[in-house]
Amino acid sequence: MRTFWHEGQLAHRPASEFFNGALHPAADKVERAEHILAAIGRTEAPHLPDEATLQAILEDVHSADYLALLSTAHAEWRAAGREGDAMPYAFPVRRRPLRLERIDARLGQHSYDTCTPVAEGTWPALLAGTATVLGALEAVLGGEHAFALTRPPGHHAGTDTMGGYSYLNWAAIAAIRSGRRTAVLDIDYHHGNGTQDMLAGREGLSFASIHADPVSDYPYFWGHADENGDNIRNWPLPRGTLLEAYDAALAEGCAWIGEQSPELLVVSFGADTWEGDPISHFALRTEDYARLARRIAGLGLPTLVVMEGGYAVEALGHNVASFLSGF
Ligand code: SP5
Ligand code: ZN
Repeated sequence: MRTFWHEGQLAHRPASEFFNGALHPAADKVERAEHILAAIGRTEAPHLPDEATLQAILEDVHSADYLALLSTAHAEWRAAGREGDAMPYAFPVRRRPLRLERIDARLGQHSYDTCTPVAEGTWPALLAGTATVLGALEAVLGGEHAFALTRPPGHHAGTDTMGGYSYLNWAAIAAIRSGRRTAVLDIDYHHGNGTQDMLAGREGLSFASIHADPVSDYPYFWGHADENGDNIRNWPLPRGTLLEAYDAALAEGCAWIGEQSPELLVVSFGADTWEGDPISHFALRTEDYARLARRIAGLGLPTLVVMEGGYAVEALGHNVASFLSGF
């Protein structure tokens, strides 16, 4: 397993998120990456192309106006006389193209929650994260397994929306750019709504997700048991799920992925399914991740693992190392 990481990703340092009627310290702390790095040891630094090159690659996957907003939102926020991170507060329920001026309005057009602030270093970190994914994808296209230590996470980001701590969708970028028949298996605690929306109906690409039932858990409006299209399958599971039931869903997910005859697998891996996660409610143990990974490796596909959630910072490195040991 080759592992990729660019230290520029540390520049993303959001201060807080807003939920339950109050501001809380941001769950996507920089320490998450530091603990993973300490546990997995040596990583490869990808080449960091210039901004224009990366932007052109990203425009094949995300919309140009969304990327433009991500790159300027924090400066615009400052120019409007604000302090801290840029954060929306009003959202269009009816979406239609409107040319809006005010930064709050434009943030709202491209967001769907109040947990995903654009901080000063967010855009440079996203460019570094893109390089990390592209480096790992190259290794996987060469037939190897690779881990892209992506942070911030990506699977809640849509073509032109940020949410759930996600801005750019790493799994979708890899799947679309691969040019191969590719399956995405999403095993973060939360449904991978952005990836699902971006891959739905796309020839040669498929998406399977195992996650907390959205009747009780974020992102609420996606990932329900009836959301199954030609290339989409969802396995919502109740709070409290233990290894046995989780592994049974994974066996079904892997069987379905096999039927899609992919040449390449992308795994959106979140360790927020761990028993001690502070914002989640499954009960997997550290050693369970190696077992789940062995089942996934049994598909026999070159596999790109991208990092999604996992917020129990002290345990996160061990959980990631356990998972990667199964490949
Ligand atoms: C990538 C990823 O895992 N994103 C998850 C975003 C979840 N945001 C939900 C915020 C609300 C959390 N409620 C926590 C209650 C703690 N007692
Ligand atoms: Zn998650």
